[in-house]
Amino acid sequence: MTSPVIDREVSRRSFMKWSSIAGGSAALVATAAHLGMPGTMSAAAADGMEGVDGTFWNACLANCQSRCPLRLQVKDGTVVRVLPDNTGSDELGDLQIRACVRGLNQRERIYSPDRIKKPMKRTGKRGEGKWEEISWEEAFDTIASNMKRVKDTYGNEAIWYHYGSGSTGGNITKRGTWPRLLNSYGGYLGYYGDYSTAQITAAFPYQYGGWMASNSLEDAQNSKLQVMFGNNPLETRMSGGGELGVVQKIRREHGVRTIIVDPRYSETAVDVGDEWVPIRPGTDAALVAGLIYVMVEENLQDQDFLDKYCVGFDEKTLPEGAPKNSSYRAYLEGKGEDGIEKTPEWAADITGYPAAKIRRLAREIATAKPCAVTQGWGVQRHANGENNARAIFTLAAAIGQIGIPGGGNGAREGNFSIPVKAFPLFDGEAPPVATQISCFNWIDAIDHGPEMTDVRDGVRGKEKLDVGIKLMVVNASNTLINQHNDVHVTQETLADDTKCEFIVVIDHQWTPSCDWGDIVLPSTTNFEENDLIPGASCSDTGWSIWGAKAIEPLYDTKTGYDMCTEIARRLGIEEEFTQGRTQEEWRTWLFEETKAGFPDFPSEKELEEMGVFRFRNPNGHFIGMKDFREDPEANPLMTPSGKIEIYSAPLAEMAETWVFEGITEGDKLTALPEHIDTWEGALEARTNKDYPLQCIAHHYKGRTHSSYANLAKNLEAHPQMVWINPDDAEERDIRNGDIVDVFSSRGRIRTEARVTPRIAPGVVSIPQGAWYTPDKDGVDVGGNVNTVMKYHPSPLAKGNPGHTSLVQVELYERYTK
Ligand SMILES: Nc1nc2c(c(=O)[nH]1)N[C@H]1C(S)=C(S)[C@@H](COP(=O)(O)OP(=O)(O)OC[C@H]3O[C@@H](n4cnc5c(=O)[nH]c(N)nc54)[C@H](O)[C@@H]3O)O[C@H]1N2
Ligand SMILES: Nc1nc2c(c(=O)[nH]1)N[C@H]1C(S)=C(S)[C@@H](COP(=O)(O)OP(=O)(O)OC[C@H]3O[C@@H](n4cnc5c(=O)[nH]c(N)nc54)[C@H](O)[C@@H]3O)O[C@H]1N2
Ligand code: SF4
Ligand SMILES: [Mo]
Repeated sequence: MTSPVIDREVSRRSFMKWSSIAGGSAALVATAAHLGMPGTMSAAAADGMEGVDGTFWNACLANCQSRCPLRLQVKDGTVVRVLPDNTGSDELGDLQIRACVRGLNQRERIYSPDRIKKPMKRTGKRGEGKWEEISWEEAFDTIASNMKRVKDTYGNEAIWYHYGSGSTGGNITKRGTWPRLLNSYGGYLGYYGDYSTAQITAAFPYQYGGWMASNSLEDAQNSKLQVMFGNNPLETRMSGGGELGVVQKIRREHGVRTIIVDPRYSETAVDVGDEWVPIRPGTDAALVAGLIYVMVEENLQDQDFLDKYCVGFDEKTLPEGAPKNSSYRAYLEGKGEDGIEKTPEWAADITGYPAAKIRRLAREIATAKPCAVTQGWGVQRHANGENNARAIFTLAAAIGQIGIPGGGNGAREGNFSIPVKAFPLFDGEAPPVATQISCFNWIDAIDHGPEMTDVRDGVRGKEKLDVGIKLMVVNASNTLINQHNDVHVTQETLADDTKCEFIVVIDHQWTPSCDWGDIVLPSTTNFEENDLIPGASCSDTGWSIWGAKAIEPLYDTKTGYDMCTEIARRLGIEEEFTQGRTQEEWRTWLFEETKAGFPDFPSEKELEEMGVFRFRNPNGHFIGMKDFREDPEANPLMTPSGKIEIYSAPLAEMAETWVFEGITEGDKLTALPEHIDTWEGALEARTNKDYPLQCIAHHYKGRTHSSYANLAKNLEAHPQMVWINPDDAEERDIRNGDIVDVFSSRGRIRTEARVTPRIAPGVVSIPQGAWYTPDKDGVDVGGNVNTVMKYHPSPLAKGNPGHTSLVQVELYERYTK
């Protein structure tokens, strides 16, 4: 049998063609009768029980950081309608948690032709696309025997549980069952960081002593001004009860002036922005330096705050042993190593934003008080995004707005969440294996694991790895191929099955990552399982949701818990894994544990009835670093000095000791949050004749990463495209709607051009998450941005620079109606 993957070649504007392919699938035909739109029903039927056997609460668990409750109406064992939350109101704190288009399109996902229906085993070479159906018995036996073989031959550190975020919102249905299985079997090589926040996560400890959240977005009602760097809540937290709802309401009811710093005129800029500051990608640290330069020149900085709470803004607060002229002020004044004054003219040249505007912006940010400076995560998902993230913290310090109502500390907004007990990944204090690598450089660990060291590759818990990755479990993840930078490097490395010897992929949709598994297991969706959904937190309200099994597992699918129990039995560790509990008994246990720590939490029965449980932050609005601001002596930060370290001595030391072999520009660590001209950054774009455009990859409305990206209705509403500025388009004879090729030295994609002034000149954006779909010439007609991205871990976090790449764009075919 050949690959069970349907022909995914999605030609442009070909929704009709695509849907007819999908319509040919047996799975869809079988359920087509149930795919009618809710809009065609009477109002009563659409929201009532009329004609259905039951309505079940569950939720959309995709990793969009919202978590919307859904009500699934079921008839004859089939989901016939998906309805949004009907509890709550339109008041802050009680907002109705309305699902977005993706969540509401759940039926198309449950009954998608891409659903994996049987366990599959590859029969050809890895990645070749030849498969046969196997029994669950054979699948379990093969996985258990490979686990045993790899453990006996190479040890537990040769086993890898891959990063993934497909069911982030779940609890037992999250991704915990597989790590629990692997930990019960002696553990696995762990990872730190994630694909979302690797660089900012790595930056936090040096400046703030650990992860910090800024004030809640509700608290912005106390702000005179909010400045959002690369932060797009209206597109990336799209729930009606989520940050989208809060930001809109605060803007409308309190009129807080809002400035958006983003190379793209985002949905947030469209809806709530008063001013758009389009800068070149990867240049936020330069903009910040230019802004603070003006503040210092005009004495607008909050010097008292800098003196009392910070280290290294001035020479006098540098830690002992720091060289002369290593303060941030010296950096601004050109007394540091580079000898360059960070004037607005200097910043304008790097960022592309005019010096006069930088001056005006600096004065406004320094004088509008309180002022909430925040950043999303687009800023840091760059080559050396660590420094850009730290620079924005520094701006918040320079204006002294940290830890006060209406202020902000330059991180992403904080929120309140209910402390729901999580399904335990291991028993005891710590997992059995302590060694970790970054979540992103696993491909190096497959290729040359034993060469990886602490100071070169960021290995933690050991000076070097002893063994490479030999067995991978890829669960609820499409980062094996689709979501990982440079699809081709990954494929070449995986193709050699003497390196990583065994890969099992577990999903409910046959994704491009499944193509590279050895065994692929068909998972249930969360609508076919029971769970306690921890819920989400939005500003100052948290919520939890009842996760009901609305329908029986479709086809020959199984829950993660059942799969792991079967494998555990074969490995002789069933008791350790299950603790004698069924999935439902674990749920009861989760309720008991949660209630023990949080008595206000409802019982199982109560939550089943209410569907959604909301809880308001008892402390009012979340104010990031409030305690530290109030009393820095009593509540010091976890930095060496206990203060905000604008100059970091540990980073200064690491800059001397960490190794960057065979590096290109920009791979360096600096004690200060300096601007760095990185590989394929704004500076290189000026001189690179072959690839002169900076390509970023914003998170898109039509999907959550690659989740939902395969559904015809989502594709129709949100087709894949590349945003390109009219000036750049004209130079290339490209018009709106044309089909263009976007390519780098790594690969080529073909997609539709969206010619728009909503993107800065010299920049293009290809929304990330489209499914990698090579045609016979290897051109990715799905338009996956990771076909053109580079695999190049960032210097400190070893994280993914998912918004850094230089590309060229050329016309492929003129659009004609
Ligand atoms: N609809 C939808 N929602 C999602 C997701 C999704 O795929 N779809 N994914 C979810 C997940 S897991 C995550 S991690 C979050 C991601 O949340 P973010 O990381 O905040 O989202 P991004 O779209 O990557 O980036 C936010 C903005 O930063 C801009 N940007 C890019 N580079 C730069 C830069 O150098 N400087 C500045 N100032 N701005 C820059 C982008 O144009 C974009 O508008 O979103 C979550 N929500
Ligand atoms: N170039 C570039 N690349 C990026 C980014 C970028 O900004 N630029 N963003 C990065 C970010 S922030 C992230 S978080 C990653 C996200 O990348 P991933 O974590 O891979 O997320 P998804 O692409 O949504 O894939 C999740 C998979 O989980 C599956 N799934 C859902 N529910 C279940 C379940 O219950 N059980 C099982 N077994 N499977 C399930 C879905 O079908 C889907 O195939 O992508 C990263 N990639
Ligand atoms: S994708 Fe996010 S906003 Fe949309 S329904 Fe799901 S949880 Fe809600
Ligand atoms: Mo993410």
